[in-house]
Amino acid sequence: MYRVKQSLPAILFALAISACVLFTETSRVRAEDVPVIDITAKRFAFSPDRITLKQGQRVKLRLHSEDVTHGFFLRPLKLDEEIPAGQTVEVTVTPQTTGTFTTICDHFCGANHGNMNMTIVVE
Ligand SMILES: [Cu+2]
Repeated sequence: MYRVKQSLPAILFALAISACVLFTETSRVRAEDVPVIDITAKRFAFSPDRITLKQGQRVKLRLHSEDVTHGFFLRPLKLDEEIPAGQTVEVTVTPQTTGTFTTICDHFCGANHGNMNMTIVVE
């Protein structure tokens, strides 16, 4: 009996560590579960120029600029990102409204900047 009492703190400690490991593992798996969509910005287009998302489903957009700094703006989805020249930025979005939306580059990037956009469909 005395021995069990002595080892109780050690057992609790081991349980606590196990719980932490399990919790960390679960979080890591959940983070990886979010689908990733790669979008490349390059004067004066986005590629792909059309993606389809599901209402209520969380996705990660990985935005990459191949040349100069671009913008990625879509008010209904609360997207307002700047993609610095040659860099990649990530934004997570959970679309709440269905429809067909046009994302524009809102960072001046050259002569044909005004026509730089892409379509995001939420269904
Ligand atoms: Cu632009």
